[in-house]
Amino acid sequence: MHRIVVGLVVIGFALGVAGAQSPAPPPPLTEQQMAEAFDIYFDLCSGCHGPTRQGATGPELTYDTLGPKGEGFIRAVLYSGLPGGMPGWGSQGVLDDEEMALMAAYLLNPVPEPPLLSFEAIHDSWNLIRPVEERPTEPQTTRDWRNYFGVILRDAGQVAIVDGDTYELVALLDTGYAIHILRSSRDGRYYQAVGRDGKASLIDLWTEVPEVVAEARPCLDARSIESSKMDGYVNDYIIEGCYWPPHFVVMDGLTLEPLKLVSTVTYDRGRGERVDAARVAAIVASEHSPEWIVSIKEAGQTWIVDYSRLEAEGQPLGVTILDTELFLHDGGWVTGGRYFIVAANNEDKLVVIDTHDNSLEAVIDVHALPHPGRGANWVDPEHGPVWATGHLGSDHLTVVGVDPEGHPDTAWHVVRELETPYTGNLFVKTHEASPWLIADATMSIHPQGPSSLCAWRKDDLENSRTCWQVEGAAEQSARMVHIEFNADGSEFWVSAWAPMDKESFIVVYDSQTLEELHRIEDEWLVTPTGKFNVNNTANDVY
Ligand code: DHE
Repeated sequence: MHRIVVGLVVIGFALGVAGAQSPAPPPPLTEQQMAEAFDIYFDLCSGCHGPTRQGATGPELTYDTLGPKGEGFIRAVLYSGLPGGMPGWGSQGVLDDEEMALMAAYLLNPVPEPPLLSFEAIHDSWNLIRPVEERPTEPQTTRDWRNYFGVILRDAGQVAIVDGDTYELVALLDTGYAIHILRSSRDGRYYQAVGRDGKASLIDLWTEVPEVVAEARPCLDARSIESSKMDGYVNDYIIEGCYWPPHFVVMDGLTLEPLKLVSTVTYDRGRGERVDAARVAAIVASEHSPEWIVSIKEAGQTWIVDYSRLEAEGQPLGVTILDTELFLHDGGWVTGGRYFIVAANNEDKLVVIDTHDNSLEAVIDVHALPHPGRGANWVDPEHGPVWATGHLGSDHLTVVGVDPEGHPDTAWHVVRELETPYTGNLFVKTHEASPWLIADATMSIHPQGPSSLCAWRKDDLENSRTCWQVEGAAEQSARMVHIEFNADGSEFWVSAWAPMDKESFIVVYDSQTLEELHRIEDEWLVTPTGKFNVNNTANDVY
């Protein structure tokens, strides 16, 4: 009954029924309640709605926007979620009734000022666990470390290193809170991990059992990390981009010693309003120049950061600023490493950056809320080299032409739209050794969406869609999320991401037949999300 009433309130709002009364004043909260709600907000909401609740992927959450709708409406949305990505925190059992009431009241109160972080405090957070001279000079393991998978165990704040040949757990390492992603150094030896709490961890894979060799906390809230990848600079530097405070920090690539802090407070595309909460989203490293391509989300800018002069006394980082599109989020390289495509997700656009001449190459209109992860590259039989993204807000995958020299007519145009059975896709992936393009539907609000996967044959995209329910996933309330191939592309792994009190697992599929080959199931496998194969992450295979 409760569910039905809540559902009706949500539908009522969607139809514009709610919100006719004049807004009630913000409900009073004690200091302790504000602090508790601040932590929940930071944990569950700020990623989409912004640290100052100004809105980004999700809408603005302030008294101005929510006051007219009232507490009942907010609680209903918190319970049921909304199509297009807002999770149902209540229906998923993440928030209980008391917490939803607290959050509804909190969101009607004035936005508290989030704390800042000085360079000194960042430097104080630095912890060098194993100095470089005490590290091995060659791999100490007989395992094929290039086929390791680093598996994010989100709510355990850990990374599991799993042997991709034997499926054995090689190491379980403590990292940042609500750990988000891993990236690999270009030589594959190190993983860089970033937690939502901003903690960076450097993981050495050459010791017999992989270990965390350095840590630092350059941000209070973060999603992205990357290393220097150009020849001559490999492992020299690591950059971490912050969601909060609005800055990025460059660290030493082998020790994580913080070296340079750069504020990202800027103006909306250089001419609009000043953006105080300009967050750093996707960062990629060029292999042909000493540069990182840094997405400044709320400013609608792409910063190309040249790290080659960092060692010179008094020399700043060189930053080229491109005005691009608002709400840059995630993206990946087009094979070849010249073009970087990033989703301007709340603008329903893809932005293409040419990293040879550091310019905005194209902006492509697509369906609602593109969410590529790093996207997927392959050669289409008709259109040549293409790259694909899924969408959080639309039941499509979009395929765009990416070959301006060989296929100028279709370059940076949508060449195919593939229908998916559900909205709420998060990741797509392929590998040149597999005939298939794979997609999840993690954020679908359809009862069967999150436990399903779909695949399309790349040589017959229009006629070959095959979708299946993953056995046992729905029973564990698990959402299938994030596809990753092994080093030779013969298998792909997908996480069944269940709540803490249920059983998560990873399914290993044959990349030719889509047949299930193996399940990784064990006590240590707590809330697995992203998986990063060393070879594929180091070499940008996707
Ligand atoms: Fe992510 C990538 C931000 C929620 C799993 N995520 C990214 C990137 C950004 C981002 C900016 C690109 C980093 C890069 O390339 O440098 N993610 C955000 C959010 O703001 C958001 C929407 C909400 C939040 O509060 O964090 C969010 N992300 C999630 C999840 O809920 C996921 C599914 C599980 C989790 O971590 O809680 C999740 N995000 C991932 C993964 C990648 C990622 C696995 C890397 C994909 C890849 O293949 O590279």
